[in-house]
Amino acid sequence: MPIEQRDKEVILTLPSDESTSVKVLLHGANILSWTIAGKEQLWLSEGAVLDGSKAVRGGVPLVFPVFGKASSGPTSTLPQHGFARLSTWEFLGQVSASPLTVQFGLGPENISDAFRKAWGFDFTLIYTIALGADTLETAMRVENTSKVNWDFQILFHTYFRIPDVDKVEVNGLTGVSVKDKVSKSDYSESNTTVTVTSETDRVYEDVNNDVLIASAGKPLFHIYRKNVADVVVWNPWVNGSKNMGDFRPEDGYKSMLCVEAGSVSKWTTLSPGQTWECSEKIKSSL
Ligand code: TA6
Repeated sequence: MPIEQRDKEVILTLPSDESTSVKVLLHGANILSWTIAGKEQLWLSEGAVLDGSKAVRGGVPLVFPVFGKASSGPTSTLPQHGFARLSTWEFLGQVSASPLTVQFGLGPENISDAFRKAWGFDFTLIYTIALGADTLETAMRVENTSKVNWDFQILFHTYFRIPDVDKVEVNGLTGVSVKDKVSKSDYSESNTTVTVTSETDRVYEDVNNDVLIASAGKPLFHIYRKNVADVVVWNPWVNGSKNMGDFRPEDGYKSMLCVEAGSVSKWTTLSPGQTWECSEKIKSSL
């Protein structure tokens, strides 16, 4: 069955290969799993809380309308990374058989009173997920359905499963401006290949090239983006992993890397009735 709708999740299974599938939790419309020929492509913490009480530690959490925690402005009373990953989305059904494509929706009626009070604008988010033989494509359509302008940031907080963090390489970031949250400095990336040897938390701004995640030179994931110019690279490393109650196993940082496509280095303003779209296509060679 290509589309299986369960109580709290939706599963897409490729008709041509039943071991290629995507599982989406309605809570946060968080992709929990993406398998190709039975091989898992994403990292999901063994301690991830899936009961809707908090954000999911792993898979693809959605960040909207704020990246991180804003110190001022209309989003400043929202939790870190906004409400999209903390709200229950509506399954809108299948929109195409080839590629196998489904949609989820979120509007003011789907978010908590507390979030509504904190961020009272009218909006519609339509999240599209398409499964191919070796690709996962996600797209977001943002619409301002209110009578005033509002600003937002957005990001696909993808947790990639990798064989070994000591061998991982991220390509396509050379010469890009970086906001480094660990060293608290800004610089231009001088390395042709970005490696991870300690806690890493960087926003690469305005990345023009396609991004490639590789392991010891072997390609793992090609990332193609539309209208999401920034790329965040995050690995919590030893202490960061220990400090997160839902990050398990503790050495899980050795087999995950977040490479996150988003529009986070600036705010996007939408006027009433205006829509904005972005997408990410991941091609796996894992
Ligand atoms: O996207 C990277 C980041 O913003 C890091 O700063 C780190 O906080 C990570 O997200 C995880 O955030 P979370 O709120 O899920 O614990």
